[in-house]
This record gives sequence, C-alpha cells and structure tokens, in this order.
Amino acid sequence: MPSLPRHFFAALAAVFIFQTSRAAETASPLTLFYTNAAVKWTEALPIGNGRLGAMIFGGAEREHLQLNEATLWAGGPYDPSNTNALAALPEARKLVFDGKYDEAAKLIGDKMMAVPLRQMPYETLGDLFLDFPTNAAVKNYRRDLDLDTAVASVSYTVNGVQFKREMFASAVDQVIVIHLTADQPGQISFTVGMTTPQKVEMSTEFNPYTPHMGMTNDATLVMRGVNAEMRGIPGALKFQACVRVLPQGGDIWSTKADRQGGISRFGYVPGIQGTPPYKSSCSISVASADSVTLLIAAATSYKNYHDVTGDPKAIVKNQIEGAYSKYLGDVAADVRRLHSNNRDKLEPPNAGGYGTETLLADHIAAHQKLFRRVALDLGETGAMKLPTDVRIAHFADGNDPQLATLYFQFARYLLISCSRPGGQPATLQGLWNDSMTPPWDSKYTININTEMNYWPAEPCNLSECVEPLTQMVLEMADTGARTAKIHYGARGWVAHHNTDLWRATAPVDGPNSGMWPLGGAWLCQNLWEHYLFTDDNGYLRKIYPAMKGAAQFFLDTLVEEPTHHWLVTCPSLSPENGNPAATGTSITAGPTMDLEILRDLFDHCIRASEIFGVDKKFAARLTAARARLAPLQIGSSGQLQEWLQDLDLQSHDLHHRHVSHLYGLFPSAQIDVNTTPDLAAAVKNSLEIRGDQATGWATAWRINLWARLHDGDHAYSILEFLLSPARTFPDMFDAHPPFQIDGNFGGAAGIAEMLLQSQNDEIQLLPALPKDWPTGRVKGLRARGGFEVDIAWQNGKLTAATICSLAGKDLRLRYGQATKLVKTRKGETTQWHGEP
Ligand code: FUC
Repeated sequence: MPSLPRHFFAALAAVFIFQTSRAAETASPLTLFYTNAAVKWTEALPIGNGRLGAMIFGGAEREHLQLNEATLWAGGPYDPSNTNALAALPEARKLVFDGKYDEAAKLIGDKMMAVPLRQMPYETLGDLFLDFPTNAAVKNYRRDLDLDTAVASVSYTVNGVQFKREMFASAVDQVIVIHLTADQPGQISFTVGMTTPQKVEMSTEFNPYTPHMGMTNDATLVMRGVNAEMRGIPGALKFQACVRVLPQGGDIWSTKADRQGGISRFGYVPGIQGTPPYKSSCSISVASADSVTLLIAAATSYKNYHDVTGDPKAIVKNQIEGAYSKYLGDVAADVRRLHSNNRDKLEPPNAGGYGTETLLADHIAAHQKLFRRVALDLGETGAMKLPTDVRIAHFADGNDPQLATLYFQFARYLLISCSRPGGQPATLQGLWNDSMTPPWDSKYTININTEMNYWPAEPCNLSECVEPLTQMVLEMADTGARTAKIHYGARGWVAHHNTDLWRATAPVDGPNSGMWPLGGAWLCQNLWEHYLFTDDNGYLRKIYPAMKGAAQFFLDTLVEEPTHHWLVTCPSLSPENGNPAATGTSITAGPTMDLEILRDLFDHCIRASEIFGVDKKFAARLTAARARLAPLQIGSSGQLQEWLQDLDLQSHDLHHRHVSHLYGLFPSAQIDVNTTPDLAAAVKNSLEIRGDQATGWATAWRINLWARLHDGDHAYSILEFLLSPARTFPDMFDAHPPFQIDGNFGGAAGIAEMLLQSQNDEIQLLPALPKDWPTGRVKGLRARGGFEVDIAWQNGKLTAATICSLAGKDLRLRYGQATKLVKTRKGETTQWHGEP
C-alpha cells in the first residue's frame, strides 16, 4: 500500500469525528467501531462466554446473530484406530531409512491412517434474525464492541427516534442477552425467527403467567435438533436452543409454522410485520414495545468425549429460568409465588422493578476480573477516532500505535470469550463458525495452531483460560493410549496432527500432514508453561501422568537412524513441509522439530520426577535416551537444519509457512541469544531464508521469533503486515486467509514478547522494543517463576519497572546488558530502573 502523509489521518479523523461524535463520546478507547452494518461474516463482531458464541452483524433493519455452542460438533464418540497400522510399521521405517520416501508414503497412506480418514467438524448452531421493518432513512448509525465491558452495541436514528441494542454473552448466567431500547415509548416493533442447516424442529411457547403481573406477556422460540452424521460416524448429540422474548409494553404474538412432521429442515422467510411471515418455521413478533429483552440459551447432550447423555432441554430451561429470575429482580419472588399457588389473589408488582441491569453488571464484573489485569499503552493519536476497518487499512502508514494495543487486547478479549474453565478449548476459529463444513473442520490442528492459541494465555495474565486445554490433553492421554497400542504396539499415548471434540488421536488426512506423532508431546509443552508461570505444584501433579505417558510412547518408539545411530522418530515429518529428498511427500525420519520437542518433554518429565521424588528409573531412561537424540545441526548456509540431512536450500518451498525447526527458539527456549548465540544466529539465517510474510498464524510466529532474537524493529515490520487487510479482516479476526484465530493469539503473544521475556530463569525488560513505540507502559504482564510485571519507558529507554513476586522465587532481571539478582518473598514488590 502506498504510504500516505501523516496529516491524512488527521483529515480522515475529522470527518469521522463529525459523523460519530455522539456515540464515540461514551466508548472506551478499547472499542472496535464501524459506521456500517456487517455484510460479510468477517465484518460481524464476536461475543462469547466460553460456550455460547455469536457473530453480530448489526443491521438497522435486520439484526443477524450467527450462533454457536462449543460442543455442537458432528458425529459422536468413535474410535478411529486402524488395526492394519502396526503390521505396516516395520516396512514403513525400512523404506524411509532406505530413502524410498514416496513408497513409504504410499504404504502409510494405504495401511496406517485413521478410519475414517478425517475427523469430525465443529458446526454452526444457526442464525437468529430480528427484522425491524422500516421505510424511513437510518441516520447516525454506529456499531461497536467494547472490549472492556464485552458488550456489543448498535445505535441509529429513524424518524427522530434513537434506537439502541446492547448484546452480551454472560459467563455468569450462561445466556446471550439482547437488550433493545428507544428514547421514546412504544417504538420497538420487530419479528424474531431462526434458521439453521441442522436437522431441527421449531416451536413457540407462551408464558401464561406474566399478564397477571402487570407485565407484557412473553414468549419463547424453541429449536430442538440432533447433530449431523459425518464420514460414517452417526450423529449422537441432541441439542436445544431457546430465545425468550420479554417486551416491556406493546404486544407480542407468535406465528406458528406449517408442521412438516418429524424432523425436517426449517427455513426462515423474511416477511412483513403483522402477517405470518414464515412458511415452515416459527416466529415471534413484538409491536410497539418500550423496550425488549431477549434471552438466548443453548446446550447439547455432550458431557464428555465418551458420554453424550446430557439433557439439553433441562439445561436450557435452567439457564433461561436463572437469567429470567435475575431479569425480574425484586419481582422474582412474586412471580415464584404466582407460579406456585393463589395466583389470583396477588396484586400486580411494580412493573418498573425488572430489567437487564443485574445481568449486565454481573457479566461486566466477571469479564473485567480477567480483562482488566493487563493495561497497555503504546501511545495514542487522532487515528483512534477512525472506524476500526479504516485504521486496519492504514496501520502500515504509521501514526496509529494504539491499533497495536487494540489488537493485543482484542486477542485477550477473544481468549476470555472462547476458552473458559469447564468449556472446550479454542478451535481454529475459537468459538465462532458459521458453517457445517468449515475450513479444516474448525477443529484442533495440533502441529502449531492449537498450541499458538494459548501462547498469550500466560504472559498476558489469562492463566485460567488454559483449563480447557489442560482438560483436553488429559482426555487425549486416554484416547491416545489406544492409538499408541493399536498403531505402534507402544505404551504411553500419542496424538498426531489433529484432534476433535471426540479426542481422536490417530493420524488423519493423509501421510503428508497426518503422519506426525508429536502433537500430544507439543501440547504437553503448553501445559508445562502453565506450570512455569504459576509455580503451582498441584497443577504439575495433575498433568505429570500425561507428560510421563507422552514420554513413555517415545521411549518405546524411537529408533536408531543408520548413519550416525542417533535416536529419531520414524516415520514422521517436519510439519507440513515437503521432504526435499523426496519428490512428493513430507515423510522422513527425525525432523529437527521432533527432537526439539522431545528434548523439552524429557527435560520436563525429569524435572517433575525430581520435584516429586518419584520415577527415578524412568527419569534415568529419559536422560539416557535424550543424550542419544539427533543433535541440532547448522547447515552449509549457516541455517538451522530442518532435517537430519542438510537439505534446506533444496526445499520445494523455500518460504514455507511452517517454521517448525525454529521451535527451539520459540516457543521453546533451548536456543537463546545469550546462552546459545551460534544456534540463535543459525535461526536468524533460517528465518531470513524463509522470509517475513506468510499465512496469518505463520506471520505471527515470525514476530515471536524476531522478538526472541531481540530485533524489535524487524518484529514490528512483520506486525505491520499482520495488521494489514491482507492478514486482518475488518472485524480484526486474523486472516490465514480464511479466518483462523491463531494469528490473533500469536500476534498478541508477539507484542508481549517484544516487551517482556522470561525464558531461562531471567526476566528481560523491553528485550525487543521497536523504535515505533518510543514511549509507553504496560501493566500486569506475567513472567515465568510467578511474577507480575509493570514496565514504563520513554524515548526508547526503560524508566521504571515494578515486579511483584507471587511465588517467592529468586528474581533475575535484565535490561540490555544490565542485570540484577533479587531474593524475593511472596507478595513482595521490587522496583528497578535498569541500572546494574
Ligand atoms: C496447518 C497449516 C495450515 C492451516 C491448518 C489449519 O495444517 O499448515 O496452514 O493453518 O493447519
């Protein structure tokens, strides 16, 4: 994009300030905002409570919420083991070691892949539409998402009436709330209906009691369904979604569908208000209300990967009733009495005593408890007054440092919204998916993507959000034990490059991406990071069996390669990069990444066994095997070799998106600019060969790597690309393309990594500060060893750092060449200005 003069921003900002001044006055700087409704899904704004998610389009005449429930995937519990795999393993290894890679790949494809060959996709729940028919002009339109409150809003004026919608997904009450208001009474009229590609029945229910309470009647739209069969695995989930419509004032009625009998697809046909608009569905219409609240709940029968006996009807009823009670507030007690007996004797309560205030206040409090832990200030300019999509289009022109802050905090917002304790981990799309057949099934790709999703969790002070990942790994240790036994005749457990809701662990998709047995081992590294940041031995005790099982698998399956007799994985691959020694496959033995991951896994198991004083013999076996692993090698171009042989420069794709072999520098810390400078220089050469620009997540990885190389300006220049329309959609979702959330998380981790690093027992302040952020401050970042860190800087120099010790560990600080060692006690705070 050609660079525009800086005053361009000032001029553009002036136009938008004029247009949007009223609404902008109330918004926090941590707000994404737009002057048009979303047309495409990647313009819509995400809300989520870790389980229920919505993408909000915000049209004035038609509101559209695309809905998700985190456990609504295709299929049911299944075992993808292939009983032919084990018999083929010796031959596959021999072919690889004989250099017959293409033959090996053919054999692996024929005999060793999972059945079915692909896993189950994550699916959309459906779409909710609110039609507000009007022929009059819409003025002063604005839609936004306030990251600080986790509330999405739409406001506009029609015929001089100011309308407002507020929408949030409450983790406290497990519902999505839509609150519609107008600044004049009796102005809200609309019809609400749902559509879905799922197999469902729809109906409406009326609440017969509320008219006695002096309130307007209310009604509920109900959708019941079963999930889809996929790739031969029958759908085993039931689900239900409810939308309770609660008007204040006005009238409400429902329009019933023609019953088609049994389970069938229902379509949504928009119509004219006041006449039955739906041919084959149900709808609820409201006319002339003062305000309206909609409570949306949804659940499936999923209890865990092998138990689908939940009762979605009961769950949804409880959630709606709970939220409804809160909505009623003081009136709730009267309603309860009314539901029980003597209802004719009751006086109507004060109708003004109910509303969404408590639901909203509880939601905001729960969100801010996590969100407000970190504050980042990289500088503010007039560009902040511009709509977010305009800012993304012009970030590379400079003069908008706050957009990086917004991007960083948006990722934190997303993690809070899609990964909460008790729920499912963030998928390739977090929680948000509008399809039955999303890209890569919107599942868990564990050869980088899922791991990257959790990179910001610890440094950005959202440690709790890792819980769903921990739970998934513990469950995969069960399913993966079967894969280890049936596919490899090995103990322990193994997972390949993907998993799904059902925790499938066998190799999928085909040999060139699927035949990679390190997925589980890498996930164990993510869990280890949680331990390093929290110093929580209770947590380590919980994950240690999974770590040990992952290591056990490799003790049983590592083999000696014929040239140097090093121990290697075989068959395997360097995630998804073609083997240069082969014509058309990635299949190889002992790719560098595998050995780096194993060095970490073995080290961490050995450390845990020392901490707990257990498994001495096992640890000794790990130590012996570790010493025999193929070493890191520097190739003839000074690069870190990706394969056992020096083949990097013969690669079929020199600029391949994966930089798997550079794992050693980040997210691992085996390679370090201070302790292993030669290897760090080799990583730098490899990175330069690979180039800066790649898919969204791959671009984000490069930012983290350059930050670890302490080159802030290089990291920043890649951030400029990540934060451009090529890699960031208008709603700030990362563009692989298509949308994949890993780039958002990897990008935020990269920004944190530029400001603070804490690998290898040393806290480094501002290790990769770019010249574009000369002055700023950050509050609340976390460091390994259990520290919380605030940093301020001016003119590119540290001015003050405050480090709070949460675990009482020794604190080694570094700023440039200056270092300082401090003994700390729990709760103690250390101030440092960066002098030796
Ligand atoms: C890995 C990557 C792709 C994509 C997919 C979901 O296979 O190589 O780029 O991100 O995961």
